[in-house]
Amino acid sequence: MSAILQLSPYTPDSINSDLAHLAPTHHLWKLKDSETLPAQIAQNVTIVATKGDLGLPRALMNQLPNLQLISVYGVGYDGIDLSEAKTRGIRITTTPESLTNAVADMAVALALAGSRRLVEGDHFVRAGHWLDRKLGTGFDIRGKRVGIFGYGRIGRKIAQILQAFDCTTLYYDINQHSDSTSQSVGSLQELAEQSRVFIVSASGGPQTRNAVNQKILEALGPDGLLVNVARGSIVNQSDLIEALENGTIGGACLDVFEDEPNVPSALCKAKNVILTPHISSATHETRLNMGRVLTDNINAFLSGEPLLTPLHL
Ligand code: 8YV
Repeated sequence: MSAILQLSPYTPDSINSDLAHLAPTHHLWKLKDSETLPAQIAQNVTIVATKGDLGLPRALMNQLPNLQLISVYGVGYDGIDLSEAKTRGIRITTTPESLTNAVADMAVALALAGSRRLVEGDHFVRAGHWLDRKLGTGFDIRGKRVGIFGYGRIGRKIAQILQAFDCTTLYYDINQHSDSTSQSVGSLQELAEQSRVFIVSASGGPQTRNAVNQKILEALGPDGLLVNVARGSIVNQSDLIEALENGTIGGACLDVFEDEPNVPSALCKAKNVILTPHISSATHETRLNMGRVLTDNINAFLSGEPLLTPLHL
């Protein structure tokens, strides 16, 4: 008998009940000792339902001898051991199209919020400073050069939205894309040198770990604004803190962090940053869609039909 192991609850709640209707579903967070699964559950689980930013810890994967499908609510799969999945013939699905718009919108919203000092302005008014001080000016993103690191679905959508702001968009990606919206550059260093706003929308994992380091931040320069809606692992967080403290870059808008939900106090104290709790895909509509794709994939698997959005390993 096939059972689902759900690693954490989904929002909206209807996704949790839809999932439970498909097959017996065990909630990992409710099991007393979640380090070691009860033997009966470990044997029955053929499906893991997880999230992009959660993945599937290897120690847990090792406890599931009959695992056949890992269904991810999200696009990231950097928290899954792909070579182990491949060796064991475990299939993986993600929810790719459903969150593209929401994440791209958030990247542009953060770029605007940072360049126009929205959050700082809000704090300024609330603190009563308007009565006796002036808030400095921000800058227009209109007409500026915006660098996009990672030119998959989300990166391309960001570039499209930025056309409405008359921005020149440049991108760097390990894969070439035939696209007339943006110009490809040969290196991350070049992308940073040429950009006023630098948006990270690349996949996480070993290939991009710490790719945005001190050298890249120096190339972005003191007027540069960094936006990260992808993975905290892509930006070297201690280099970033130093760059913000020294004025090596102008500011940063971060939705993702190295060790979520822990955010270093140096970032919390910094004035030139905007911090959000990994909410780029967190709109009601998008999360409902992600839930639908997650459950539709599991349903297809249980019915022996082709998976809707499989990852090709
Ligand atoms: C989600 C993500 O916040 O898609 C991803 O990989 O990290 C985010 O969209 C996450 O999957 C939901 O927890």
